[in-house]
Amino acid sequence: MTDKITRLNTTQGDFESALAKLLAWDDSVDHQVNESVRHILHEVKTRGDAAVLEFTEKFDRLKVGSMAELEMGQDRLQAALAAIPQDQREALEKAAERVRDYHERQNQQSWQYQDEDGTVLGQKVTPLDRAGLYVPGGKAAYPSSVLMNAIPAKVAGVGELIMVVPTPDGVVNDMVLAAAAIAGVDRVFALGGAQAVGALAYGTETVPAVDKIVGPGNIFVATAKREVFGVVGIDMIAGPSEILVICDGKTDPDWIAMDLFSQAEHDEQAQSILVSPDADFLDAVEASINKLLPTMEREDIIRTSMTGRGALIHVADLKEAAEVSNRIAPEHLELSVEDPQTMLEDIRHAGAIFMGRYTAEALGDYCAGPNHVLPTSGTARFSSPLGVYDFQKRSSLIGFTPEGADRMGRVASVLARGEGLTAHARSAEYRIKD
Ligand code: HSO
Ligand code: ZN
Repeated sequence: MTDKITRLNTTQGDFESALAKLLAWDDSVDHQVNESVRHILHEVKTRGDAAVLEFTEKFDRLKVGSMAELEMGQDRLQAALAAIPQDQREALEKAAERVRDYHERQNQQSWQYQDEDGTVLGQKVTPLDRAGLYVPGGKAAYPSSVLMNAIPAKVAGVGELIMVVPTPDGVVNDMVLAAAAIAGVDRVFALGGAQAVGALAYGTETVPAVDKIVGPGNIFVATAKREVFGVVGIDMIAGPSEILVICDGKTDPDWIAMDLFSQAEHDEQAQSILVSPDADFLDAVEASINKLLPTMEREDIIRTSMTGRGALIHVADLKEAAEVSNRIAPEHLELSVEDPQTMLEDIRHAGAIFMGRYTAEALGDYCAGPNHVLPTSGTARFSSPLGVYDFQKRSSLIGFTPEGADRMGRVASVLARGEGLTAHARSAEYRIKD
């Protein structure tokens, strides 16, 4: 490796600023991108299908006579499922089963209770009527992400799940369509970019408007999602992948190097960090990195990511390792230590926590069961993995008895008059017994 991977030590005087510099990444959106996304959204909103067809021809070089031709029906999805190799089909089915089992445990229940006046209070859980799933085309088309986004929506009971996936030059990824078939996606359109987000948000003659749009995408898609937020719900806007490994120094250094690579290979901006109290172990992992890197298919991406945003951090002990990790709040955290359960007590912020030497983060990306759509860029401080609850909403329930209306009416009346809102006060007072 020509450029060396960054080494930090919590004892160095400038550790704080060095860490801040390491974590910073440029997420600013170019003015040009904003402008062009706004234009596309406006056109789709006002001209519907006609605009979507024009942008699809322009950006995906795909010319069709009508929107109906861009819909891939259930037969097309089943054909994709039949076309992929048997081992891929089985692996997708196994992964889907485990993801479904895990997410079924997240299903929220409606509840009600009565207070001392017999007044009913509660919460009613309702799935979204319609959700839209964006799936990127090209190199970032991950069938695993189709499962991770679609299955929680179906488990939540979403009425209709509509997927969009660009097919530049008409090229379709059968494994993505097969995953859609397995996950039970209802309708699929060969659409991408800001125009697909606009179609889902506003609806067109052919594409129904959805209530929430989820799924990853490039800068145009992310900007479009931010722009339509409010008209529809959106999931989080994901930053580059991250992994932080805490290791006590007793795991095979090759395993750790490869775990770091597994996220580094996603993109040049991905961040892989190793934290250990054992300085010799950091040297050993660095040697493994240098040894293994030339053997990697995605060597260039991994090298750029590891040398640009990767780091090996030396800490005093595992307590301090947990503190550093909490400050970073990584998307993925591996606890490659003897007793991960004890260490877990010190961990406060992480999207997903992988416990023990045998738990490679990669298994979580595919088939462990939990979701792989996770908070990035430190947002694990306040947000959670994508789940069933992202496709459900809650309504409050309130049902007063005459006794309750009397007792609480008096309280409401005083507060309403205090606020100068006499219609509120009188509305409550009408129901008070005299
Ligand atoms: N690690 C990614 C998800 C993924 N990995 C998809 C492989 N395929 C999320 O950070
Ligand atoms: Zn991954």
